[in-house]
Amino acid sequence: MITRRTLIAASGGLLVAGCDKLDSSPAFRRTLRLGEKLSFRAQRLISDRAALAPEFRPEQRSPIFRANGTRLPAGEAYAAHAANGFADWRLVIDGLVARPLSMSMAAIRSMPHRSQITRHDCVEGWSAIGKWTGVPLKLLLDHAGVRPAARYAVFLCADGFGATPYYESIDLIDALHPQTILAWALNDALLPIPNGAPLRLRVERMLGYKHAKYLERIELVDRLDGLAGGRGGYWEDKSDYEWYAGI
Ligand SMILES: Nc1nc2c(c(=O)[nH]1)N[C@H]1C(S)=C(S)[C@@H](COP(=O)(O)O)O[C@H]1N2
Ligand SMILES: [Mo]
Repeated sequence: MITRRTLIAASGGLLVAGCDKLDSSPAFRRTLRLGEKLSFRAQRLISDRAALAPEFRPEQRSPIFRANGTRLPAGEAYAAHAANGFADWRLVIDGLVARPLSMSMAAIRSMPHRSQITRHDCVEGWSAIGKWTGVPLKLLLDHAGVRPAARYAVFLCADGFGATPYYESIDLIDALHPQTILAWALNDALLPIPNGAPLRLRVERMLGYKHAKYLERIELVDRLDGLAGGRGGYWEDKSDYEWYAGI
């Protein structure tokens, strides 16, 4: 991590401008240029958080978009939802919001949506390109009114392994990113069950495990250490996967 202290050290601790003698010394000018480069890199480290993930052409899509992790949530409740086309499925948004929401899939699908053809990268060593369509998370969060104390969005899923529910979390920079959507379609068809029906997160600057499927609830919180294992996600708790999984 490049801090302000590193930058000052790189420019020799000399942040005073306008000294002719120093200014004309080649060594000093080199040091200054180094400082410039470093501050550019430091800036990139911050502004990169807003950069867009690459998007692809339709013909670049993978012939099959494979499924990973849960392919069918266990239990009668999910089976009943699937049997009636998720007509009674609700997405709840609560926690540190001004107006908690509970929305049907019909309401979510009638909101403005975005489509993006992106590459999914799983840490298990496979990638796939697919077209995702869904509502920008920012629109929903604006509806709910994020309270100033909120720092993270937590995604709670209908599946789990044994007794441990799958969950994930991202900070508000990623939550409000223009390519962060709640997808209800894959490759122009309603989201298949193996890929997270009826609703899953797409957070395109992040590795696969952050893309929570089978979304039931999004909770806005100010800290993550009180939830489940305290590391902000199912795999983070279980296998030490990094919480910030930016790519
Ligand atoms: N609820 C839930 N979300 C999940 C998982 C899961 O098992 N349960 N697996 C994760 C992993 S590791 C990956 S790579 C992607 C896989 O998405 P896909 O099934 O559409 O390929 O979903 C992620 N989101
Ligand atoms: Mo994954």
